[in-house]
Amino acid sequence: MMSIFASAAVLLSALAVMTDAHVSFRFPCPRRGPYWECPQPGPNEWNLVDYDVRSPAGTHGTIVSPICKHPSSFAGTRPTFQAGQTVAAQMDVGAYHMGGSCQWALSYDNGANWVVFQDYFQSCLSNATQGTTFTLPFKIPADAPSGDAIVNWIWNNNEGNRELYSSCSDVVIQGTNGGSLSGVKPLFANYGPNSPFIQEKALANGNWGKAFFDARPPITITVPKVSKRELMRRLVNRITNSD
Ligand SMILES: [Cu+2]
Repeated sequence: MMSIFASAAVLLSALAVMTDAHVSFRFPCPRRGPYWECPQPGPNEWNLVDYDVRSPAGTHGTIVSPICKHPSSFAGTRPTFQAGQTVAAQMDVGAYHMGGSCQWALSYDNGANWVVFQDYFQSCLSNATQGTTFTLPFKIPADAPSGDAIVNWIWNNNEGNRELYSSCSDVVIQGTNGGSLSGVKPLFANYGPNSPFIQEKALANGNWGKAFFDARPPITITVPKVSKRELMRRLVNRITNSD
């Protein structure tokens, strides 16, 4: 059935191309983004669609929105990734700001705690083309525990306004049932006046903020083991909630 939602979604995706802005995930889907292939808003949620999903979460002057920008996704099926899998993530690139430094972090507690699982310093997105999607892969750690999780793509740009980007995608990880994941906490630089300041690379004699990244404190998160009964309940939920 070609629903009113499907036709509206086509319109939304056209609008997304017209709004000017920066970078976000397109695959996996960013929370509340306007993309036709992503979870769509419910009947009373159209005011929650983020047509500006690619804009930064903040600048060095101002915190514009919380990390992840939105507290949840619209209801829908989360993509499932295996521990150890390389995901060919697609970024929606409006302005690439001569690249910058990317961090990818995982949270299993809706963003209370983050573990960085991948870095790409200095040249992240530097060969992207504006106005296109750009493949920027990330690899789920081989020892990632199973569970509902958020992948957070965090980016400090090299050129232009001093910005912090945070694009979050709700996913399911299939790995070990119960376990821990160790790494460092993410750096949220250029995110409000109290955050570390990374200067434009060209103006800072190549100083891209290495000392701040090197100083990220270690963190270990633990995800509890889930009983067979609970695993079965989640499976049934997933099947009955999908169309
Ligand atoms: Cu920008």
